[in-house]
Amino acid sequence: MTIRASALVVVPTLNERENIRPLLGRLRALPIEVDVLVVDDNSPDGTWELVRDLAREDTRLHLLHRQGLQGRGLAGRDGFIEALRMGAQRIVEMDADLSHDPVHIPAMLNALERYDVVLGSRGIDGGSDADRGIGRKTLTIAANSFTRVVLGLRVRDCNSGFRAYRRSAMEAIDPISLKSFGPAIVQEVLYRAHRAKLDIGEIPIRFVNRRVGTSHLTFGKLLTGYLTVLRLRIEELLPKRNKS
Ligand SMILES: Nc1nc2c(ncn2[C@@H]2O[C@H](COP(=O)(O)OP(=O)(O)OP(=O)(O)O)[C@@H](O)[C@H]2O)c(=O)[nH]1
Ligand SMILES: [Mg+2]
Repeated sequence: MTIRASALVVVPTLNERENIRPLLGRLRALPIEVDVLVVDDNSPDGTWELVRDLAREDTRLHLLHRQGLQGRGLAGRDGFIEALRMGAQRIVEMDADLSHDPVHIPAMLNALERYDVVLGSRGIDGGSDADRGIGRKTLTIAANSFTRVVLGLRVRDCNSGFRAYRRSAMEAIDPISLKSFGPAIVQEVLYRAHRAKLDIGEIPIRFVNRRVGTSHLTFGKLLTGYLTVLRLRIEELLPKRNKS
């Protein structure tokens, strides 16, 4: 797989058959050209088959069809590795469920002129998460505050899965060595960027609740997210083991 445009959008999917076509439509309606890499975990609803068929007509659409273990983290890791292998100079990651609107991508890519990593942010002026119920909003705020405090991050939206990276930033993050199996990869990647002293900026986005399909977030994954944040911090504080 090789890319034609100067930016590659990586989209992990698990059972997003009803969302992926409208998402691709919105990506194609952008004023800029982007390549798209869908990383599907052999979705039982046939998302990967739909993408495979659409890719026959769209040379800027690519499918990474993963077999074996599912996991948002592993899919993200493999998507980033593939993006580097494909030669992408700028990499965007976003969810497939239309919570992340591609309309924000041009501003995020522009901001990569100034920053190494750009977060699509609900937590700065102009950003919003207005569409969600109070329970889910509270969970997001709590998880975000926990991550900010434990990892010592200054950014306002640590849990956003809508981000843009310069190629050099992704190389510094070193996706091959990412460990998170599930959605905690979002915090792991941000912490790597922070530890690598990359410049991290934020662009406001309007986050919209998923309308179609089923959320993959479970209590277990939420708890794993908190434990991952703690582990990342503890690993940093422990003296490095001598390799010899
Ligand atoms: N390839 C792959 N993609 C996944 C997996 N789990 C989730 N995804 C995708 O990752 C993105 C985020 O997942 P969501 O279920 O929307 O999780 P969320 O956004 O944290 O939760 P909601 O806000 O409730 O939707 C979506 O595009 C999913 O299809 C997985 O195991 N493998
Ligand atoms: Mg979602």
